[in-house]
Amino acid sequence: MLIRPPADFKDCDVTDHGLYLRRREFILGSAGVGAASLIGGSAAQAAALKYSPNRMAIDEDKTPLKDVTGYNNFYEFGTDKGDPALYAKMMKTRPWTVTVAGLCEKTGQYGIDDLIRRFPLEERIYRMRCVEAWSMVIPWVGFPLAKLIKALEPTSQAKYVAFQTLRDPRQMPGQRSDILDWPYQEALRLDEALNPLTLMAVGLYGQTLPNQNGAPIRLVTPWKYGFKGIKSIVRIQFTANRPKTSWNILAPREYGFYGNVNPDVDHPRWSQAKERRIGEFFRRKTLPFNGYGDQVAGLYRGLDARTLY
Ligand SMILES: Nc1nc2c(c(=O)[nH]1)N[C@H]1C(S)=C(S)[C@@H](COP(=O)(O)O)O[C@H]1N2
Ligand SMILES: [Mo]
Repeated sequence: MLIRPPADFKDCDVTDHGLYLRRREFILGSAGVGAASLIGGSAAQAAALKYSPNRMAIDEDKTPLKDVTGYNNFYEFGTDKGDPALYAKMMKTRPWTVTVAGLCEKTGQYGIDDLIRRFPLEERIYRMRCVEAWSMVIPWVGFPLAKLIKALEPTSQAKYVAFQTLRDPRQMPGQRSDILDWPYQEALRLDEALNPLTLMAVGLYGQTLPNQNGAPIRLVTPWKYGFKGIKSIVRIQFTANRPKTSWNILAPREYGFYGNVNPDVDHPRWSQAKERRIGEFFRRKTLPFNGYGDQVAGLYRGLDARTLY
């Protein structure tokens, strides 16, 4: 697949967590089981995937592929939106092992292709809302995380599931700088992880996932800010206590554990009321839970909105 250079979004309204980070650096001085046809290597070799037509479609235009693959956050490859498209090619995605640990019966090491083959792939067209106030609509291909979790048989003590991204500064030049506490880590409450919306994505636009979007496997939680959607996962661990998460460690007042999209709770440095849909000129209103409240609001009854963020 051809990866074009990033589009130039001259948009002063879009805030950027990178700006703050760069300032900080400066201050510090420094379709059926077995249907998937997946090949390793770079995004340039992306292969067509087979998946079922069962869609959770939304009635909004999909963001063009060139933007989905050219305007990214993947700080392991740099903090500019175009960096992942340029540098994520350096990441080798085969062989790839996912380690499953903690409070479950089926701990162990799983080869990525064996793992993916166990679950039928579906297309899910979801909104994605970054905490930086831009958004996209992305046609993911993947399988519900709930199916994987059930197969791993968590014990009754398991209350959370934690994920880690690959840590390898030779392949991920961004990890040579300490902007985040590597490896990137994220986590969900077990009931959030089991929600039918929660997806493990292995592709988009019908092709294997490009490296810059988190190949070979990444999390997608469309009612949460994009930072919860951890890319290039190598470890899944079931825990009893709430795991630490990367953005929350860095700036707990700015990035809550839940990270649920909420137009009424501003980020301390910008409003979350509106968003720029990439490719559109006028900003649109941000929806509570990114428009997925019907499916997920019940998970948070009794928690106050501030803790939700
Ligand atoms: N490992 C890792 N995962 C990550 C990030 C990252 O920097 N590293 N960025 C997050 C953020 S802030 C967003 S908005 C989404 C962006 O996903 P996309 O580039 O596929 O649109 O990935 C998330 N997952
Ligand atoms: Mo983000």
